Amino acid sequence: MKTESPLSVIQANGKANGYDPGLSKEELLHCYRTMLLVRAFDDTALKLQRSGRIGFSIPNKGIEATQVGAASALKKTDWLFPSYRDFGMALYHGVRAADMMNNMFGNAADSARGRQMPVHFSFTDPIHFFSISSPIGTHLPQAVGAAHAFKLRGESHVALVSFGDGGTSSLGFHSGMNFAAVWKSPVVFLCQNNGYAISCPIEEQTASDGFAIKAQAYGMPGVVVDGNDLLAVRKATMEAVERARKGGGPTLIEAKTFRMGGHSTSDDPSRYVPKELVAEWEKKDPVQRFEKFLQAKGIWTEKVRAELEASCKEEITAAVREAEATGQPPLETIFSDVYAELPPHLRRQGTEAFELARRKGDAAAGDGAFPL
Ligand SMILES: Cc1ncc(C[n+]2csc(CCOP(=O)(O)OP(=O)(O)O)c2C)c(N)n1
Repeated sequence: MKTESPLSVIQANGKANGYDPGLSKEELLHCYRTMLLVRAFDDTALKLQRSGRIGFSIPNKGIEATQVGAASALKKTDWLFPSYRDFGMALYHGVRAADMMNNMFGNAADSARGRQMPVHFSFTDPIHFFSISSPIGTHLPQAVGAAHAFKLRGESHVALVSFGDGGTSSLGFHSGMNFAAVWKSPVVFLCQNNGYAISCPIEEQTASDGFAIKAQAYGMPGVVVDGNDLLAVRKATMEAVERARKGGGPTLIEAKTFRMGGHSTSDDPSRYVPKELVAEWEKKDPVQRFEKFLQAKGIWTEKVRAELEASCKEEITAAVREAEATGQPPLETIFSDVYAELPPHLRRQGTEAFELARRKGDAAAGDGAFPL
């Protein structure tokens, strides 16, 4: 069985194919600026990593429209179970770039107090942005569990879980999709098919005709959408969110997009991504696609882009200054937020470790190299 061609909204002339996203000029410009902010964050994070000031980052270039289009379909009371490559979802909902930068530096203001890897954000305000899981696919059952809880409690929240094409080969994908479909959990599964799982191309990830088709076996709707078309992603996600909120159960959305950079700052994609493929996707840039739409509506010019880019750069520079000026978490915070009451053996070990650190001082800082 063949998957239908991807849902697309923004046409080559910038017109929206009869779809009205229902967003004001300010809201449309917020979507646009968020994509530019993700790019500014990416550029700065790469420089910080290359100069040894942070250990690691994850590039988002090419998939900004999927992130922002999907995030724009959620209310602040909904819950996000993101992948590590979803900077735009947090920024869209008003998470401060500085709070994300605090995590990149693992400083004392980091919500995980420096105990997580960089890009492993977690926020409860202004939206529930669930702590990122490093093991691929483990957050799908977590999202389904949360959604099931919303249903049992009679709450109208929806959980959106975002994962890559590689995530569909995990056990969490199967157990999460199956449970959600059987129990009609209010959850939206967003598969970001960005071509590769590190160096593994989609042809080696699945023998199916894409990923959305897998929804049929579980008994839920599956939709394929052009992931570089912000409005198409918004439309598909809004429909899925509405169905979930009304008790209609889950949907699997496959957003077809392309990762225009390395898997992480430790990766060299030129060793496995053909140049021709990159050139092909460069022509489908999601930011330019949305600019065409804004231009057709009379709210975009080169000047608008230049001004917004400058303000994004300023925001990210300020975020770095704030994060770098914040000190490292003191060793004594190692057990904070972990236990309601610290077990006696850890209290004893902690006392010994803190005393040792007081006598011997801190270990020397690393050279910034990251082992992954
Ligand atoms: C269970 C597990 N296996 C392997 C890894 C190593 N790993 C980290 S990211 C990644 C690729 C995931 O690709 P995909 O799900 O397509 O997401 P993308 O990075 O493309 O956004 C792998 C294999 C891991 N983190 N967890």
